[in-house]
Amino acid sequence: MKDMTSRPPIKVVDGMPILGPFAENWENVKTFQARAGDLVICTYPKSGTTWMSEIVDLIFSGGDAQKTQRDAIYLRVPFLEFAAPGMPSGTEALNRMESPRVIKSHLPVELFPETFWEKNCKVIYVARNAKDVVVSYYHFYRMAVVHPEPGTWEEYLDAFMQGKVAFGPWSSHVKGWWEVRRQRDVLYLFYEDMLEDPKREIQKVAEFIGKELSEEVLEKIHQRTSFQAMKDNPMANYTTIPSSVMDHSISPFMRKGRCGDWKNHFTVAQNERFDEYYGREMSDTDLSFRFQD
Ligand code: A3P
Ligand code: EST
Repeated sequence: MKDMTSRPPIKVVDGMPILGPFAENWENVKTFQARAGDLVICTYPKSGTTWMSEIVDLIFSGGDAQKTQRDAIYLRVPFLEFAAPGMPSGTEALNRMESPRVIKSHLPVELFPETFWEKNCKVIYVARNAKDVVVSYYHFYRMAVVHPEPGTWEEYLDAFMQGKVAFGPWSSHVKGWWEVRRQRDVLYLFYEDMLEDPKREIQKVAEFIGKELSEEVLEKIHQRTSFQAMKDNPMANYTTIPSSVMDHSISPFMRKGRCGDWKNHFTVAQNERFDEYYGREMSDTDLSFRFQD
């Protein structure tokens, strides 16, 4: 099992680089049938997916933490594209799941299955600044053997700027979803805003999905979804995955949970190169990010 899942090469499906084992289930993702009422949490990797998943599950549970402790986050909010040998795929788990379903996806908007729009499903998109994303992604590659070896930080940064990492380029992902947000039922949020004022952002999510939260429930959700609370929660922090698959001693899944950690990784030269890449990629959009708090 370990040999089958350890450091498999990235594959390309419909022009998008994807984790090797995920490519095997791609047909089932493309033909997936959404149901009315499905809610999708969509992100580029390392942008706050787990955080938003926990928030949404708590909103659906009325802030009752006992309900959200029923299972690990990846079972409560199945990952559409997920596939691994010997485990139920994301599509299988979702087909078996009762409604209302909350679904996680990392798909760029152009590959997002049409079925979700046909069924008028809502999407919450969370975006995070590219410098913190690439740092977080580098450490995730190091700790989770479903990824290829990341190489050195310098090499990984290059691969990221070339879009040669799982789920492809960051820039077209965030811009693509930004462009459709007004035509579709998409709530577009930022990780940095969630850090700045978590209660305000939780409230936006609740309004978007049509749930009213009392001040008491809002406060409970806020506390349960703080970085420290989630880091200490085995049902949110991925420590229930075997360490041969995700090794938290290399880098914990709940790593820093801050804005601006990139400054501890980028050299001055790397930052200059990244700013050039960023300027090129982001000159054609009004989408803007905060890189420090
Ligand atoms: P860092 O590696 O920068 O710490 P995803 O869930 O999309 O994979 O994103 C993981 C990133 O979100 C990690 O970033 C993780 O620490 C951070 N994160 C998870 N829960 C969080 C929370 N409650 N508050 C702040 N950051 C959180
Ligand atoms: C892949 C990308 C991502 O952004 C988050 C996660 C979390 C769940 C991970 C999965 C992934 C990669 C494959 C696994 C899975 C948990 C078990 C599985 O082997 C590591």
